[in-house]
Amino acid sequence: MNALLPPGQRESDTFHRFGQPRFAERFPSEPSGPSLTITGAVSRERHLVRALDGLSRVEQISDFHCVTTWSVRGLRWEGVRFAEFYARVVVPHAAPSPGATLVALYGQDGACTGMVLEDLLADDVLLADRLNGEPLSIDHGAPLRLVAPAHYGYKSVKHLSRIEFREPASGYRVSGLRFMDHPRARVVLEERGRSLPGWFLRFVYRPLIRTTASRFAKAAAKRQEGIGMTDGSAT
Ligand SMILES: Nc1nc2c(c(=O)[nH]1)N[C@H]1C(S)=C(S)[C@@H](COP(=O)(O)O)O[C@H]1N2
Ligand SMILES: [Mo]
Repeated sequence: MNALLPPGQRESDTFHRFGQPRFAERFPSEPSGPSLTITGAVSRERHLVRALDGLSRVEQISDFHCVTTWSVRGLRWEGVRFAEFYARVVVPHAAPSPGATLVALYGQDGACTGMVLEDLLADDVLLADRLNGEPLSIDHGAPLRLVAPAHYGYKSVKHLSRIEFREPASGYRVSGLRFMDHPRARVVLEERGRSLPGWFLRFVYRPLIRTTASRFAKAAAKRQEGIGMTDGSAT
């Protein structure tokens, strides 16, 4: 863990359920099956039902940095390194084309972004299914999420359902406005968004934290209530 936070970040005691406002009321349709689909520039598309089965598991403590400037320290994630999944599952079973160095990531709630393959293969990037000693909650991305601590939170796609390999020239779809998604979003370089400087976006985003966190928390509480009323059968 770093003693200092990256530029422009402030420590938060709460790990907010968070994202672009339109995802606040969306939840995964399959919250308990860690299944993944591999598509795009591959020789064989694959649908894996228990995507992490048989792979070496790791535990990692890392800080988490949202682009809107809040950071939480010391989260203990468990799962499988993306690099392990890539080498042991993607390459042998889906055979991506050598030029497919861009990866689009899709969540069950409709969120999507992309990462450079090289960034995904870093040692600290995980496909995580547990957090702080417990199975990942719906709030934090069940059944499976990406965790890429060196990149802003929006790259750590929750409820991950599809991984699509692409040629870099083809680009990728983003959930929100394009300027809000930096292709790499490295926290140390303050790559908060495209075109606008990172330090400037600090001041644009900071005022939105409170209302966004509260909208996400309210939606989660309402979902809980709904489950209570229908005896667990609600989605
Ligand atoms: N599927 C999905 N993934 C997502 C989001 C989202 O709304 N939906 N929000 C992103 C943003 S902006 C952040 S900061 C983190 C928040 O993770 P948390 O809700 O577990 O705290 O998830 C990221 N991944
Ligand atoms: Mo975020």
